[in-house]
Amino acid sequence: DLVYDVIVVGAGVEGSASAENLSKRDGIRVLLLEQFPLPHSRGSSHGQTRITRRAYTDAFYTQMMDFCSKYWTRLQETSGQDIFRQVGYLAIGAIGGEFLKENIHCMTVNNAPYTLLQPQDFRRKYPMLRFADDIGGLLDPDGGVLMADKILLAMRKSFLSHGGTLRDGERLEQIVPGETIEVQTNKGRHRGKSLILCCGPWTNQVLAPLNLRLPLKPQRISVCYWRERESGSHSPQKLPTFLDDRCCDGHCIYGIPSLEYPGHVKLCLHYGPEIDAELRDVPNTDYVLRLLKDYVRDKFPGLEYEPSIVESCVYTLTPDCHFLLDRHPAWSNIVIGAGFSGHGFKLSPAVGKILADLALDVKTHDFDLTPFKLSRFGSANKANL
Ligand code: PYC
Repeated sequence: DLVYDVIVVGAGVEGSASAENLSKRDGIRVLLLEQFPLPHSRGSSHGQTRITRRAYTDAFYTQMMDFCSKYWTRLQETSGQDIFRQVGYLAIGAIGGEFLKENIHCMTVNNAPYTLLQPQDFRRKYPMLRFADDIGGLLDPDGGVLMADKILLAMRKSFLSHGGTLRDGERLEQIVPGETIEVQTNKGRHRGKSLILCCGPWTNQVLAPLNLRLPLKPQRISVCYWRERESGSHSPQKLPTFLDDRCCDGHCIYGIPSLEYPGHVKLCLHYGPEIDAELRDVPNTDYVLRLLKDYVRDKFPGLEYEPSIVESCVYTLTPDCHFLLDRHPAWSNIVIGAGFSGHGFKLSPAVGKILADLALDVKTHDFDLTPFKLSRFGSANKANL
């Protein structure tokens, strides 16, 4: 009877990156399970684009991006797919304010190149924007856009070519922990020496029978596309990807120039109503759309006031918005990757490596895992352990 070295549950980008990383290691047998037939749009990894950037407000993410950028370049070469557009990334904020100061710090301590744009430079460089007089930006030239759909396909192809087994449309029903873990699905029973759970907004449902509840909040994100009034005015040659910090009722706005749907800028609120993963599209998003429309009217007057396309995605937030990458406290061969809090896609190669190392009980990476530990949430979240 086949015993996999590792079973990965969840074929979103974090589970796929973990499975692919494992499949490249000599002699490691990996099974990747996905509850929905692939591809699907029920989780957090669908759609064509994601932001990538080294500019962060926490230096450990900037450091992790060194590893990730190399991975993205390699995947681009090996897949032959156009998966990364280096259009730059712009952190927008008040000159002298915390957000830009923290971004400058992260770039400086990691020796990453950047340009600080004073308000007058900012206005000259981005004439399509209307910001207050004290607003400037930090331009990260290595940032840009990751082509998410293409990346998932390329990762999956690489995983399969390295001998991995993928079973989609197969829903988890039961996990029986032990030295060998049994995983019961709606289609059969699998056995593995260790298990990686990357279940996104379904994480607490999966963990409940394992007596663990994490402080995760799934949110519905409205992914909005706004038509340019003048064609080409927000092209990737003129506008980088961007993040405007806590500018909108305390929430961030982020965006991607017009390349996904030609003539449309992707511009979204980094916040949405709390949801149950099974009922994603039920909660009302009027509040989000009202904030976004007013923001577009005031700051992006070259875009139409009403979004022409609105899609949905899911974030799963932790209280501090840092990822959770750790072992189950009672069963060390059950590894959890969760709470990517809306900024995990670009970092998935590092996440995959970390989770793979935890599952195999080896340490081949240089990442400091302290910020990602379960223990930071205290013991209140451990039920009956
Ligand atoms: O991935 O950095 C990110 C991001 C910011 C807002 C949405 N995604």
